[in-house]
Amino acid sequence: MQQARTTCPYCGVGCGVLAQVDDERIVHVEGDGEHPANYGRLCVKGSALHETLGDHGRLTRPRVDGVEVDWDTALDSVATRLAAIRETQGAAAIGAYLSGQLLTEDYYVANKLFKGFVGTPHLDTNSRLCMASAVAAHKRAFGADAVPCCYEDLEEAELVVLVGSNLAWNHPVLYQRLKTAKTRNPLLRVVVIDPRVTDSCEIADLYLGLAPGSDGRLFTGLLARMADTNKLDRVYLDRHTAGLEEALAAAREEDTTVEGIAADCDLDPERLETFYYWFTTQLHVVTLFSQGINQSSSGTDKGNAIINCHLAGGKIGLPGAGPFSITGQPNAMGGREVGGLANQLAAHMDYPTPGAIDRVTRFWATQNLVPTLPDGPGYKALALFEAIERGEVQAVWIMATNPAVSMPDANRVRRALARCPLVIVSECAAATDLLPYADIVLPASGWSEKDGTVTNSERCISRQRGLLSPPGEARHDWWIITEVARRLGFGEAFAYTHPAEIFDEHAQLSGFENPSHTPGEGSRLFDISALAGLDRAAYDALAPIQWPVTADAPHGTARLFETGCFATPDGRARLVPVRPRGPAKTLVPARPLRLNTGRVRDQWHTMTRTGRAPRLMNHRAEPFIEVHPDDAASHGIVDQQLARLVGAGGDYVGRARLSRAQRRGELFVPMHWTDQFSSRARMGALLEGHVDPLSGQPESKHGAVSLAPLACGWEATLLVADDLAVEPFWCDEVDYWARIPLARAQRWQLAGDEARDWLAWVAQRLTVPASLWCDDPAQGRLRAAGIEEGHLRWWLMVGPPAELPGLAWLDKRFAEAALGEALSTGERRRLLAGCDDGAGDSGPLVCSCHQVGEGAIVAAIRRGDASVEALGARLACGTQCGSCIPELKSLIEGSAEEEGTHACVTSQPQAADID
Ligand SMILES: Nc1nc2c(c(=O)[nH]1)N[C@H]1C(S)=C(S)[C@@H](COP(=O)(O)OP(=O)(O)OC[C@H]3O[C@@H](n4cnc5c(=O)[nH]c(N)nc54)[C@H](O)[C@@H]3O)O[C@H]1N2
Ligand SMILES: Nc1nc2c(c(=O)[nH]1)N[C@H]1C(S)=C(S)[C@@H](COP(=O)(O)OP(=O)(O)OC[C@H]3O[C@@H](n4cnc5c(=O)[nH]c(N)nc54)[C@H](O)[C@@H]3O)O[C@H]1N2
Ligand code: SF4
Ligand SMILES: [Mo]
Repeated sequence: MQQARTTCPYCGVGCGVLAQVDDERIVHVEGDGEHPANYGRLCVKGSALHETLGDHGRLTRPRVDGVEVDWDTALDSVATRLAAIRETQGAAAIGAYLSGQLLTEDYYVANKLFKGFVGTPHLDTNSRLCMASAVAAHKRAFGADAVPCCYEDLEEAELVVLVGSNLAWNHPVLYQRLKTAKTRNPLLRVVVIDPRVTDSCEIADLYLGLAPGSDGRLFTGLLARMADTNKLDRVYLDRHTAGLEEALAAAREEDTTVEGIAADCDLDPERLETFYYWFTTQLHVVTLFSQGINQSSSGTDKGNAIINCHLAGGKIGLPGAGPFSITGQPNAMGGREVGGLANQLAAHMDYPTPGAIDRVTRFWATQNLVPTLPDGPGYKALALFEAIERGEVQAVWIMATNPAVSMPDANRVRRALARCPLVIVSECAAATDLLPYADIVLPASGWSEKDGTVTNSERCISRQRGLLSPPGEARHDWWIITEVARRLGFGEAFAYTHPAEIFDEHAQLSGFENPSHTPGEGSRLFDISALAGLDRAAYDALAPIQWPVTADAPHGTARLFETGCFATPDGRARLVPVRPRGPAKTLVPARPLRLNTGRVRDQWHTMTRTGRAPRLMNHRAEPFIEVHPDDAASHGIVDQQLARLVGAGGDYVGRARLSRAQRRGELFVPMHWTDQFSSRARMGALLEGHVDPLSGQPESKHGAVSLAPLACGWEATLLVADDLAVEPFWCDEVDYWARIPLARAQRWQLAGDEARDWLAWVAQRLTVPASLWCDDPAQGRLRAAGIEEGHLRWWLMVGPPAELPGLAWLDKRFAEAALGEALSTGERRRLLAGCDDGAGDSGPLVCSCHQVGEGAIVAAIRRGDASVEALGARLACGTQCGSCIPELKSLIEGSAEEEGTHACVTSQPQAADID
């Protein structure tokens, strides 16, 4: 058994992970106590990393036109086809679409190949959907895309404002750090600004449930307020900034009374006043912002409206103070460093940066090769797919992202890909919604297999380490790109044999003709030149370090702009005039509800990894629609009923979750479900492609949809042993399905209208006839099981909606069957009763770490365990990563009022062969 250090591949917190490796398997992971991001903590996704590994479900062989081939053939095909298109249509007919989940080294070579040597400007990344507005706001304000803060600032602040961020679910370890800091410093206040009451509100001293998209107004109002109450830091403004007057004038174009602003934001004026008072009177304020700000058609302006307030109060460049754009993906920041956005060139140089094209050309040139850099920016993500649709871009190479799901107007993206002559996809998972559109499929190595670096939200560069061999013929992304570059004739510029060499070149470029290290004198802030020249051993041992890392700051830099000198030509930060705008998509009678989309605690994006760990599936097992009870009632929808949303480009079916956390007139759906997991639950299909004019980032938070119940006469739950579930024929024969992987079986939730002879239907499709059943046709209920040689093979329950039990106990029966254990008579009875006598069936999962369900928690609360501590002592829930504590608290509060909803189905067997 070996222990190795690496970095978590999920969110931008960038936690250090200690992995126990035993004979080509990671058997256990825990937080790295020495990593400065997490000091030993991990969230539930991080601590389940080893459960998502294994060769099953992985891509293992390259494919060309649907045929498995060897690597030489696949790489030759990529090179020949790209060369042909470049030859006939020009370099600009080629595009690339990358991802913040690539390692810096992969990203660097891809950017160098496409922009430098293929010569196309059209290389963009999924960070366009994520960080582009924050990047643009940083550049306008600071002259560089640089995050001023570090994580310790959250702990040292007196006021932390979480705006458009559900930190508790999406950056859980940072949230835990903030929560601990709040316990240590009772004066530390937290404000949450979000139209939804989220789990992050657990630690909020003040919650502002504003109207969607009204943040710009809230922060321009704050700027005016700072001026009106004499809370501007005049000394700081005079010495270190420019643009105050213009920014203030713009802010004053609208009503600047608290009442006026509160009305526009749909807030209680007193609460708004409290927030303004706290912000204006505290120096040590951190405003942490995320997708509720960025994913907006005015996201850049909103970012600047926030930054303006920090500059105006001198609340920046100090411990515990600053605007803090938190990054989403593990390497969203690294991608920006190498120049992965279409408007960037390389190493924090953009096309308009004076001398940049010439400088990068000289740096990338070799003895016999001169790069052919484009002379201006390329298409941003949405424009790229539009160009593909028009036939202008004829080839696209997509790596480590799934635009068929995650782009707005995703059905249109699919249509564009379907008509694109050459689609190349580098991917780890064998089944995704994108792969059917690929002409060439390249199997990539994944986390735990690949070596390289990532940069987290606080500019900290950490090593991901290759601990296992990739399955089958999967190869590292940098290797694949390099091999294609060689075949295109650029070998001399891509002579890498290891990621360490790529990192070295990247570090050199960051310092190339960047001599002064003095922001304000035309130099680039992103400079890691002191990390150039690391040999293989030093690269392998590289400890986490925050950029800039230079001769002057060899141990890295925790906080930026401490001297008040910024990366603009005159060294002054800019306050930017902001005129607030609401969401681009107006609500119309046909689509009267505002659609908000985002994340759930235990899933990561399109679920290609987290969807493999059964314990991560249980927290939210099916696609859902969160809706205010009043809206549900007016649409004739009850809790847990299936409902349908229709947007401009498609529809979505999910289970209604009635919640007062939701504002009236607004809905929330998760972004995670794909065609691999449900019939119609891709939120990307509902949204139109409105973008921010400056950053090109789409408005993924503010769609417009209609809501209606899904008409269905029956609902069914079908559990099928893994080896029987190979071909899910039933998907084409029902109106709704959702697949929920369990440990040893697949659970299917099905719904439809058409009556059927269930026993015949299942027997025919699964080849194992029903051995047990009980039937109540009058009630439309049925329970049945297929048993072979005493082993459970499938289990079916048909019933009216909203009678669905938790099914962990049944999964155990499949596991036992896989071990050859026969069913006892008692177990056969329970199969028909549809429940485990309450003992093992604890309902939907709340604590993923210790696998504790809602039913068990509610039962314990009723027995008197009415505090988080008491529940922890009895059931262990909430004692590991702590992410479920807000849910535990709401169950404690809720159980006082409500009776439990997860009692087992009680009707008795009517006809059954129990023994
Ligand atoms: N569990 C989990 N964690 C993740 C990820 C994941 O897939 N799963 N993905 C990672 C990635 S890539 C990213 S980018 C981050 C994203 O992290 P977050 O930005 O925290 O995630 P979201 O859930 O997309 O959106 C955050 C909040 O914005 C709110 N919001 C919507 N509209 C508005 C508005 O007009 N104003 C304000 N103030 N708020 C609004 C939503 O209600 C939501 O609660 O998460 C990262 N972490
Ligand atoms: N409506 C709406 N849409 C959104 C959002 C939202 O909040 N609402 N959020 C947006 C945001 S912030 C983001 S970041 C995106 C995320 O959306 P995507 O990037 O499309 O989602 P992922 O599932 O992370 O896609 C990554 C893919 O790469 C594969 N992969 C993983 N590791 C590797 C690797 O090392 N190499 C290769 N070649 N492949 C790999 C995975 O299996 C997976 O298929 O979605 C965006 N879309
Ligand atoms: S907080 Fe983010 S980086 Fe840390 S373990 Fe969780 S998902 Fe991984
Ligand atoms: Mo993201």
